[in-house]
Amino acid sequence: MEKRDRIAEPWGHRVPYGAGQQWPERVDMYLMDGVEPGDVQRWVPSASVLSSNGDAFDIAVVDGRMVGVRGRAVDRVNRGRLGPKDLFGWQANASPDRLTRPLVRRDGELVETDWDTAMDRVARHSKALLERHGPGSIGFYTSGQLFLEEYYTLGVLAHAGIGTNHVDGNTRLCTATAAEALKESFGCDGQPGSYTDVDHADVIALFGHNVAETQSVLWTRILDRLAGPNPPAIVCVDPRHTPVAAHATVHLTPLPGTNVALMNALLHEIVANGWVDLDYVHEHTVGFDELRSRVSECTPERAARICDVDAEEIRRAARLLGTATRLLSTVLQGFYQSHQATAAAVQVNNVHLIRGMLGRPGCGVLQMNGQPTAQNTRECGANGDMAGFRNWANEAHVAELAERWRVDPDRIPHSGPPTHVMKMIQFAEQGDIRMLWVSATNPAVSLPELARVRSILARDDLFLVVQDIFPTETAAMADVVLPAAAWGEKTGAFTNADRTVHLSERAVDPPGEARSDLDIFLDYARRMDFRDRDGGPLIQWHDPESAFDAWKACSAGRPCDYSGLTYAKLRAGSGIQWPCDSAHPDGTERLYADGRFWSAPEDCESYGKDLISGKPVEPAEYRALNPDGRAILKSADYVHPREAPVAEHPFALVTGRTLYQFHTRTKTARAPQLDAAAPEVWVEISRADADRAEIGEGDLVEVSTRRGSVRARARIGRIRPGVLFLPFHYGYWDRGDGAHDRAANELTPTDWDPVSKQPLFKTAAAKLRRVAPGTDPAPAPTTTASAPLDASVAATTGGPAAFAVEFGTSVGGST
Ligand SMILES: Nc1nc2c(c(=O)[nH]1)N[C@H]1C(S)=C(S)[C@@H](COP(=O)(O)OP(=O)(O)OC[C@H]3O[C@@H](n4cnc5c(=O)[nH]c(N)nc54)[C@H](O)[C@@H]3O)O[C@H]1N2
Ligand SMILES: Nc1nc2c(c(=O)[nH]1)N[C@H]1C(S)=C(S)[C@@H](COP(=O)(O)OP(=O)(O)OC[C@H]3O[C@@H](n4cnc5c(=O)[nH]c(N)nc54)[C@H](O)[C@@H]3O)O[C@H]1N2
Ligand SMILES: [Mo]
Repeated sequence: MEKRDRIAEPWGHRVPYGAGQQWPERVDMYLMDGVEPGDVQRWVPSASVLSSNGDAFDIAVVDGRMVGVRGRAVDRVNRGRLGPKDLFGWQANASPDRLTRPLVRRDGELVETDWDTAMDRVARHSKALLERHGPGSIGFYTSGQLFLEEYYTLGVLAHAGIGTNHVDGNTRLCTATAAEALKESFGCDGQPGSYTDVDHADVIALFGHNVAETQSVLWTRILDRLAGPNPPAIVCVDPRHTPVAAHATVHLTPLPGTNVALMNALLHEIVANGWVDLDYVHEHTVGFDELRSRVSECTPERAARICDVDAEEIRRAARLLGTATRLLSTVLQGFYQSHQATAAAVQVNNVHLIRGMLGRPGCGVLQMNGQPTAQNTRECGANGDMAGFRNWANEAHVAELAERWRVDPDRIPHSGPPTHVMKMIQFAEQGDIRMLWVSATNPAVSLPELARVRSILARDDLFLVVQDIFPTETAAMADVVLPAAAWGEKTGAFTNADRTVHLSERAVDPPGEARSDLDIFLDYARRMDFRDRDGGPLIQWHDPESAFDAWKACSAGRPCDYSGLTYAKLRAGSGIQWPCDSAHPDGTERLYADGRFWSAPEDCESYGKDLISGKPVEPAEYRALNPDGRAILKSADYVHPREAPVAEHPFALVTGRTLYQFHTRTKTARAPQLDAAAPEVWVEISRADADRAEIGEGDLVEVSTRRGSVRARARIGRIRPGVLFLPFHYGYWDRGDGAHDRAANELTPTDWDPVSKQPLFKTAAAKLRRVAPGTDPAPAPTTTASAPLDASVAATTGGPAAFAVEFGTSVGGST
């Protein structure tokens, strides 16, 4: 047992292991000052809600209060390890400024009220709108951070109760491209790979994924492999010098927005060198000839010009990908939120398909999720898709759902694609959407082009309902605010990025009158009196477990089959990967091990889209292309971004994350250790660009795009020249000065990938100006991608307040 400052050492100590071995256990624990393990009265099982990794841990409870957390050694995901956000983030639950009573707007002010008054107002408004303007006047915008039971309930009430097609999640900003790339290549959403692929891979390639900071426990697994015998080679594709890049065998730093050009060159090399598994291609795929001809001209030299990277480096990366015997790839926001998002992400799938690298240990694609429960938003249809990965364009799938919900198929809107959130905002701007119910997301900070978003959310003719645990920038604009119970105060299941399902149990009571999101949705359904075709209640469940059972039935026979799972089974120790049914009672480690896909015309979730225009493929066209349900090799040409650096705006601005903060910081700013490690916004600038503009470390600078300006302290680091990076975490709730000069999204464009509709948070042209000299270094962590070049900057540490325990082996005792 040893104590470590886990702010200073985010990944903890190494437990080296070799290829093919099981990742050894290491149990991490943090207890509040003054609490000893012996004081803990209950350990309540849960998992992380501050990233998609699904780190399993138990919450320590003393006298009805949370006092700490301890990683669960038996769990397949983390084998006991926790990251800094897991160790310290839970403290936010007890923050004194939690929402504890419903609020309604009266005479322009939000005032406290009781639940009956607040919910009655929401229900009465909904009914009036339904009568006067129909279901299309109501929209729901939810999250990737609620529980499965909550999404399923919301999806059913919105689709079959209200009958609106305006249902989306913030997953649109997050993993819409993951879902779309999987649909394009495999016919259906569903992560092929598994985290255990890290244990076997000889090459691990990360495409636009700073895993070290964003799934820090998954990176710990990779670090332990790197420290062991026969370590994997690492390929990193990122314009910043991330901790991943620091360990990379090859680090490619393409100009933001040029991922497709780079991917096509990598594919070109793989094909040209004959590193293709032709048997696999012929047996299991369609589209190879087209792919081959499309990449035939895409030489490394051509990509080198577009991406501004060295052609030889591209060749080195291609050789690693092309000669790996067990290749694991991960993809995240550097692709999903960048120009040609889906087209680029699909090319990673193509690398695996043409190399036959799927369904075997070490051979996996992780089209990563970001949020803890984004997978469930998609499965349950709370992102607008049809529940159970059903195809809205397939009448038989809609009929199946209608049967399950005992409604007429016409009750479920399916005449066109679901409305994505950027369209919903536009409909609200036009006055067509008149009520928007926002749950567990903070669009006033997280959507692009905030000045516009603010003006729309503040419209008088928009009835805005906000369901949150804290007063947020968005809640401040609401007509009704509903106080929710947080994670740890309610029970529910959720699924991480490698399909592992965990149950998170209620450890403590919610504060004041706060209610679980499930109870709020159920209450609404009752007040709206939604009925099925027989006159019975549309929603027949009443608590988390009965909601889970309803979802199990809905998922049965589909790729995301939960029918073999029960709460009891999820309480037995480790999380379990779906599909889990009677044939696979212990879950399924990898999808497509048998080379069969959910892509037959009658099974697929989508017929796909054109990768450039986003135009949907017609069913007949799809049937002709892929009658036998193979994987689809879909290729795309590189096209120029709409907004690229030019004379007046010479920099490529990218936005993203730092290890210690989560999103709009409603939780991490309320956890002292995390807040202190990255307390204020900064901007990363290369040495060359800083010198040219005469900017020094810590100077106050202004970054501007055509949308707005942000002021931040300059961090001079190892980002590639020509690129600026802003963390997007810093909104304005804690400022109180009304200035809108801190959130990265003041700068981002109203623009999205035509295929997945994911906004382009990572493609904008910006200019930079020095405003004032600094007295201190920028408030950016030194342990991460924002590490300074100036060696005299004090290292980021947490001190005694951040000491956590690490046990080499499993701790005794039960949960
Ligand atoms: N600490 C922390 N962890 C988190 C979160 C958090 O807020 N904080 N959020 C969670 C969520 S919801 C998500 S979605 C994930 C996101 O996890 P990541 O995708 O890993 O995080 P980002 O910082 O958004 O972007 C990753 C990298 O993309 C690079 N990039 C930008 N533009 C391009 C480009 O055009 N091409 C390439 N190749 N790379 C580019 C950036 O330099 C950046 O380092 O993190 C999850 N985990
Ligand atoms: N510029 C830029 N913008 C981005 C990104 C980027 O990289 N750059 N990334 C995008 C991505 S990937 C994401 S995922 C989004 C994230 O953007 P948001 O979803 O807006 O971020 P959060 O701060 O996580 O908001 C979640 C809200 O839910 C509340 N909450 C937490 N738990 C509960 C609960 O149990 N019930 C209820 N009702 N509320 C709860 C929190 O207090 C918080 O207000 O941002 C996107 N925006
Ligand atoms: Mo995300």
